[in-house]
Amino acid sequence: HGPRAQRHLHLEEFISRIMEAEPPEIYLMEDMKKPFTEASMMMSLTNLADKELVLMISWAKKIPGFLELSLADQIHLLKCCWLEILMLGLMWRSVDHPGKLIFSPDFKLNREEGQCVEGIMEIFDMLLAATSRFRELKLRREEYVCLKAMILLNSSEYLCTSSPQTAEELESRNKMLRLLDSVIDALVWAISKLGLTTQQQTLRLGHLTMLLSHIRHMSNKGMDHLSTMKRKNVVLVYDLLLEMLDANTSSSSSQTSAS
Ligand code: AOE
Repeated sequence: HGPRAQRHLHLEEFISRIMEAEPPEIYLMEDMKKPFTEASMMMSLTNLADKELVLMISWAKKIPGFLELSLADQIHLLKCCWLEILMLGLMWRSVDHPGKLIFSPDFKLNREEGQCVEGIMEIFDMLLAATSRFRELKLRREEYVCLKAMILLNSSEYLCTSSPQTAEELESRNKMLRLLDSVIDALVWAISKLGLTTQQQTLRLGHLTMLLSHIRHMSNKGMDHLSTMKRKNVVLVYDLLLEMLDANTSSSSSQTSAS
């Protein structure tokens, strides 16, 4: 039982904890008034996202080590990656349904249905294409949960900062880096169990992590789209969510106090 075996055990436990943290399926339970209008489709999407965001907060809290970060960092991380995380989840649900986006088991859309919302088809096409890529790679559940945790912990603002920091900020940043190390280790370990050659494992790690930059790109496009929708007053956004969306698009940093 050397350090190798211990590390192994630690990783197995780490992966099973993030697997268990997975949020449950959400049903919208609305009678879909097909055909959709721009307003009704955006309303259903917002409604869904609203429920998912509540579950996302509980999910993040179950990532080992997340609650050890400062509250300000926990909030910051969720604020900057929520749409990337929603998108990765959507792609995961849709991976076995070519040409369809499975927003929820009772809310599935194909690209043509995006026609009723201005600008949404472009986003749908990117999501469908990225989903095909995951299908091609035969993404495994263990890998999917690691990628999602990596998105949460990969805030560039925090990792690539050069400005002078307080001791607390440095401490939290170090915790975040160690956590990211664990998730990367876990992903490497998940890949190593697939029975590939060492070179194939390295390539797979490269391909999977490169998809993260595409997810960031889609999220940026999605945020742009959401803010044009907001300007047109199409999205029904709840006060709290609106405030949060503002914080994300106008990069105005507000201090949130613990309660
Ligand atoms: C993707 C996946 C998914 O599961 C749901 C949705 C619903 C809406 C979709 C989006 C998606 C994909 C991209 C789309 C978008 C509509 C238009 C865009 C298609 O092109 C997203 C609806 C989002 C509405 C809520 C907006 C406010 C959220 C603010 C959240 C926030 O800032 N914070 C801090 C909360 C963090 C909690 C974890």
